[in-house]
Amino acid sequence: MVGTRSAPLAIEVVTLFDELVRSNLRFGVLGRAVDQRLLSVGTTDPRDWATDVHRTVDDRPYGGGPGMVLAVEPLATAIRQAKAKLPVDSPVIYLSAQGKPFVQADAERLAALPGFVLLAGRYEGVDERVLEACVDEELSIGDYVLSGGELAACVVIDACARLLPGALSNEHSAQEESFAQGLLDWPHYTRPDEWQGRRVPEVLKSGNHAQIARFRRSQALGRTAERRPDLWARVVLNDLDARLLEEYRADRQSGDKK
Ligand code: 9D3
Repeated sequence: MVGTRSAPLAIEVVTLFDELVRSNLRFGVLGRAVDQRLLSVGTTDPRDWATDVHRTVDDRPYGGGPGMVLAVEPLATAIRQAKAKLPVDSPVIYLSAQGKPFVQADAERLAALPGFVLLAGRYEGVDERVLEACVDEELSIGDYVLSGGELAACVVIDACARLLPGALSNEHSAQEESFAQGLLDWPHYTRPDEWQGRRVPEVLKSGNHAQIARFRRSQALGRTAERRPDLWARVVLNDLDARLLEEYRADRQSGDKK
């Protein structure tokens, strides 16, 4: 085993839609991580800290324009309450399209913390003074427009949870996952051997494990080069990799697919 931790990773999500976050925790790796007490996720709803009868959390933007803004109160109180449920010094992370891109290195960094708060925004955004006073870090999950931060919170929680020691089965260790190595995955096949005239690559049935490893590496390199120039720019090729990439390109040239 890679290591253990003495306490669950404790995450508190500040959200107006707690069920959106909670529902995700019931399934698969995440569900097991919660059951095994590797991970604990709580939610704090700013509405519960509103002081008016309508439980108002938003207001119109100064300067005009469409939509509403999450007001400083009760949001700031909700963030303080969320922090109070976590280990001391747990950082507050605001999920927004304006944040720094969330990448695997961030998942690794956050998964190693005792805990953190995820602030999921709604409406047009959050009053800037909350960000200044209460937020340590701002993260985006990619360049597309979401309706709020809850799905992004689920993405961050999922990416962190699978890194917790014991969350994955042994044969499926997070360490060997190809993203951790900066390469895309290779293609996978299972039975049947032939489907609609499409055959499983012969090498995968050869039992020659060295050849299989070379085929997979070749595929991972070739796909990364073709599909992800951003990742490819960081790949350092040794002599074998360079040859495997040439093999991939030669195979493609001879018209295998697409
Ligand atoms: C269309 C509305 N916008 C332009 C004026 C701004 C806007 C406000 C609120 C855009 C997105 C959102 C809600 N998005 C998130 O809360 C969010 C998000 C995202 O939209 N993309 C990538 N990562 C994230 S993390 C949180």
